[in-house]
Amino acid sequence: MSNRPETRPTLNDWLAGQGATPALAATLGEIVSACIGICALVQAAPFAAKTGAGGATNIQGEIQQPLDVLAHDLMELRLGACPHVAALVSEEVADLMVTHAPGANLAVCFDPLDGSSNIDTNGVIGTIFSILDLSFNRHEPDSETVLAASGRQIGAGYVMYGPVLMLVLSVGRDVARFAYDSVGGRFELVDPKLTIEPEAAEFLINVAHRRFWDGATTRYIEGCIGGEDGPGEKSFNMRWAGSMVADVHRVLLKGGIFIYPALARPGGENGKLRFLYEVNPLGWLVELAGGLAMCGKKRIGEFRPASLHARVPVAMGSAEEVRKLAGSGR
Ligand code: P6P
Repeated sequence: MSNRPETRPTLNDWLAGQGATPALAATLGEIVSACIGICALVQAAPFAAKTGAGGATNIQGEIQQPLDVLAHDLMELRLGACPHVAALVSEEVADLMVTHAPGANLAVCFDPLDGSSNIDTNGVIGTIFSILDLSFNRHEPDSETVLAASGRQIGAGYVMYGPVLMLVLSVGRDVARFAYDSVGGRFELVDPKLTIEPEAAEFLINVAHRRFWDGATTRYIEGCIGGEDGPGEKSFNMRWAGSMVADVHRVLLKGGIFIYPALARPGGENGKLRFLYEVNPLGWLVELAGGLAMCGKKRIGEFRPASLHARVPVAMGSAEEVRKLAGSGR
């Protein structure tokens, strides 16, 4: 028996097998390089002067952590110099960033550090990215160009800064999972095709907001909590990490339903999560893995955001559970 560790495919091996164009593969390479740098910053943070909130607020009105800014800077540095990227949308920047790269046809929308409220407690955080095809556009891209391209997603994924540095992505076919081999200094394939069980017995929602939920969400969750004798007819488990990357990753691997509904409180009418760089990329992965992703009453592929940082109510995960939630509205 050979004691040679099996050689696992690298990201570039996998991209070639998935038919990714050189431009898409190169752009993903820049994103992954930036994320390896972000991981180093996250791990160095406890030794830095301050890891807590920096006091400033971003355009979302959320407290900006120093790591949020540094993570954004790394992504902008790598992608702003990539010859294939024409425009960037970042959670941390109000306006579209145009690179003026001649002949570039891609836009990258990203949340540089999702779940950053978990930084101080060493919780799982991550970088989410979405790559849009702008080749239909013949002029310098503006916000309207990117909004019109939100349905032309050709690549998406996330990097999790957790016990394992993990990359999950798709370029439109399989949803694959890579783990970072620190000895080899590269991501290696550990799961070539993630699929979501159609049925599940786990819901992921922030129950502290219950008093703000609509009727359909309330009826559905009450059904889940009712157990075998309740309308859900099975015993459910609940999880809520406060980090969309961690929660949706769990749904991709174990099934379940992730819900961030509209909340009946000022500013909550469209929920909290942003379409272009949270819901669109993660919902696309969920559907490519055989699940279902809804934005209000629309499937994710039919939804068109009205602005770069538009928020949208979302339910995504095991198809049977998402359909049951949608049916609870009757
Ligand atoms: P709440 C993190 O701030 C985030 O944008 C998502 O990663 C996460 O799912 C959600 O907000 C958590 O929101 O209201 O439970 O704190």
